[in-house]
Amino acid sequence: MRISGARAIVEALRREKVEVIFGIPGGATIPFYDALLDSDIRHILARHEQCAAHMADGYARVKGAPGVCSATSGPGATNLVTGLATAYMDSSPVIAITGQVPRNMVGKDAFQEADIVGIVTPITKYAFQIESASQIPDAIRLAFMIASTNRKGPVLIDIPKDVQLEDVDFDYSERIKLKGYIIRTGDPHPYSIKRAIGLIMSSERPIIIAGGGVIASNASEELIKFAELIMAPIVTTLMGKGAVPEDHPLYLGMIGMHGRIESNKAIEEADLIIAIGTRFGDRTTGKLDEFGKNAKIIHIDIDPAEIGKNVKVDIPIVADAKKALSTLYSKLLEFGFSKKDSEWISRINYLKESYALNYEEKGEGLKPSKILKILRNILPRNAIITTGVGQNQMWTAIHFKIFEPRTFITSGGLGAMGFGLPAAIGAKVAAPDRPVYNIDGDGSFLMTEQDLATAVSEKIPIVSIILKNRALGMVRQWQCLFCNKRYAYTDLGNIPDFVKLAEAYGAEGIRIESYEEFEVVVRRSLSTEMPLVIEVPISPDEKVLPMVPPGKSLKEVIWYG
Ligand SMILES: Cc1ncc(C[n+]2csc(CCOP(=O)(O)OP(=O)(O)O)c2C)c(N)n1
Repeated sequence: MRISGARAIVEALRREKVEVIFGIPGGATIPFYDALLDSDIRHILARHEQCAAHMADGYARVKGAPGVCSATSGPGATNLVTGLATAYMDSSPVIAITGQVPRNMVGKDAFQEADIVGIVTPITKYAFQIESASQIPDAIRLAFMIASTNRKGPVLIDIPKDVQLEDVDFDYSERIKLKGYIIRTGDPHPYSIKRAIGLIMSSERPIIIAGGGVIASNASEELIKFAELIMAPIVTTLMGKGAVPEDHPLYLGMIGMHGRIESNKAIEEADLIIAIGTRFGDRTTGKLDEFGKNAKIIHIDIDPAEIGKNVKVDIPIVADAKKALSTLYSKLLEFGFSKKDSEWISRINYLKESYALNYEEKGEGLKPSKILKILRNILPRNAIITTGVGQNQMWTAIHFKIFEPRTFITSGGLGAMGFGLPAAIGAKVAAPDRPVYNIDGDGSFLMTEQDLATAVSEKIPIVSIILKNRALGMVRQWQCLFCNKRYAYTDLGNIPDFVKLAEAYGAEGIRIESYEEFEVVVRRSLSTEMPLVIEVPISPDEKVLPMVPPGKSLKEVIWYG
């Protein structure tokens, strides 16, 4: 079949089962958009390309399949950068298709020219420019293969405008290879498994750290079976939240800077840490020299580059989390290993009870922790939560229990303010039948608030709950704790009336003043058919606690009183 390059892109996307593209057209993508008009692929017109990338990311994380975004050359493409960096840091499969100036103008400072491949190379798994239309089918197949195999991540394909206009014999061949790119089977090496089994069987106080990799490889069931067999408590990283239902008896809580005290304590006391699908980010480990220093460490990760990068490990297992866990499980059964109860679990239960979240919910004003607990009580278990970045994100991580994988969507590695609203839009498109709530800060919301227009136009009924403290709260918290209350430029001053703002976009806006009002509004919001913004006033002095100060060990925690 002989078709234009633009049609070839669309045809290839259809073959990859793409249902939706988030983007903004421009001069350099006009042929592609023209071809898109004749297809059954839905296009969602974003109002900012950063949002288009976050939408594709939110979609991908919920769906477990690549999300696609598109931008024109130059400023359109550069606006994708934050979104792609976010997807890269959190290993999310996002495909970006950018237009480029015609080939004969590349390198000539043409209008809207930017070397987007050069710009995004460090923040994508792969980025490349197509040089002729004949390359299009293979390039698209390659992009999907790279984004969604091994450790997942974003891929950018840059397509000059004249390439989109050139004709190509469309052949969507099955055989596609990239020199040097090997798709791992994900099977663990038998020798590492043997060594790990030895350690597990001799350990008295094992603990499991579940990272985002557990969710990415859909390994939750295997994780729970394994943990129950060896009677190991499970803690998660921020990205691992949702890997196990947070009401499972072996679940202890998140670890790290804003981790629960009992979880961080358990890491200190463990004699064996089994870390799965985590890169041991600094927000997770605290001071590296002190992290897990009383324990042997087994690290399971699909990406060999992660092993030993931040934390020295005793037994590396380069493998897919699902495969490694089921192999460990069946080997342990072969050896007839099982644990019924242990002193360690009694100790864990004691820690759990002693540090049961005893948060200060007294005093003036609405408390974020209580707001989040009310919300949790009302929402169904499969509701999807997205967040902004800052205190709102950490309060949600601490107080809002997650019960299912792929229902907690947050910018973990990059920590990009403005993520919540567009990610919620992408999430709702991926799961239209489930409630999607964006828990946001006023500062974060104001970074991408314009995409409420997208939600309204596309009739995507997401709910944004804005914890309005009129401040860049998390930075203000650091200034309070570590800069002697010298609040340098964290007071937001003039912020809009969020109710009116929502209404200006054609959405609904509600301000609540009490817990009772909040409850009523949230119950009603479950059946909302239009985007809704709920403004919740809180004090700028509210803190996210516990907190391990940056650079300190997990022991050196700040707590109330
Ligand atoms: C794009 C971006 N710019 C700056 C920061 C640094 N930063 C981290 S948290 C934060 C404050 C966030 O304020 P807000 O969204 O109002 O949330 P709050 O902490 O008040 O809940 C800032 C400025 C960031 N993470 N991302």
